[in-house]
Amino acid sequence: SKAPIRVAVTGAAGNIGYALLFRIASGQMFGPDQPVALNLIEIEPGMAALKGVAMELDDCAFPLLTEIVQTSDLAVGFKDVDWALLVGSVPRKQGMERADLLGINGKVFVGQGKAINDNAKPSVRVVVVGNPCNTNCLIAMKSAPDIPNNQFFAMTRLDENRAKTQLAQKAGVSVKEVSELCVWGNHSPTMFPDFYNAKIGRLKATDVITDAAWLKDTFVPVVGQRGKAIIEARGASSAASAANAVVDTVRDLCTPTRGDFHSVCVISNGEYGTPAGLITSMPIKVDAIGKWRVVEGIKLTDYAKEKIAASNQELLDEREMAFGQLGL
Ligand code: NAX
Repeated sequence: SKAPIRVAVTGAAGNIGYALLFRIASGQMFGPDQPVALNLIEIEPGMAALKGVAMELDDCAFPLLTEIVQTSDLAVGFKDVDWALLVGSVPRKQGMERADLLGINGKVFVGQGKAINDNAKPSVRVVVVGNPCNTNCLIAMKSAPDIPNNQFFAMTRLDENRAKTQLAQKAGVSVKEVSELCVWGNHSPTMFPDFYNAKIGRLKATDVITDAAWLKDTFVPVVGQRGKAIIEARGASSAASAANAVVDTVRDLCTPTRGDFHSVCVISNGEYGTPAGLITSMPIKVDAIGKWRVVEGIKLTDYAKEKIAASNQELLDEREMAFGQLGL
């Protein structure tokens, strides 16, 4: 039988954790014949709730779940893990400046990066969900010098999935008809969901949806502001859809790409004019031996270039604010 894949999840007792853990343990992330072990990490105030989540995992009697570790000790939590899903982070509170948030979370991700560096498998792959996820990921990457930079990711798959559904609904087709939708830049309202290169069936999305004003002035902001709209409607932030996007992200990083590519924030080597060294969202493909690369040959319109540059500028500003405070 296969050895289990060991997965650490931080913020495991939070909303996204509650929607995510059961899907990992049921086999939806790594497949129906792959055992998994879960290392659940929380801060001290979350440990009681975490115990309840672990009890519920037990009560599912998942055949693939071999072990549950519950801890607030990062050295224990990241010990020998194959994947580190960094979901927990400190939410922005009233009166808190963006720079404060970057500094507070920056410290957390320095600590987690170091603990991953010193305890995880050298082949560990890290996916950051907790916001500001691109900059948190960059900080963790810098704090884990022994782990190759191309093993660090931050999540924009939820934005891609949101964008695909918006286009499908406007065109009146099934969402599975929409492909090649790249999300570029920062996981923030400035990100650019690239409708110019998207396809609906075999056609260019812009040949199916010919209302250019809708694409620029409705589609782009609706995707960018979707998280806020969910909070307004539900009274709580996106959790099940975010967890679903984590499952999609990890599964597709493990699977050679056939057909459609997907968006994830990765280390830039300057592709498409993005500033090298940033963690920024780009379309990637995974090859037969499981290595990813940025999709080549995408043509960007001037409007797209402008939007992407603005989002990457926001990332440069975040980096400056955070690195200054952290002394990185
Ligand atoms: P919750 O507040 O429900 O849960 C967060 C959990 O993390 C809490 O249980 C808390 O105790 C724990 N935690 C806090 N600091 C920690 C630390 N240093 N180590 C370990 N655990 C820690 O938030 P939830 O709704 O689950 O969202 C989690 C994060 O995902 C937030 O930062 C949120 O902004 C971010 N999101 C990112 C998305 C993306 O697409 N990248 C979309 C969804 C979501 O908004």
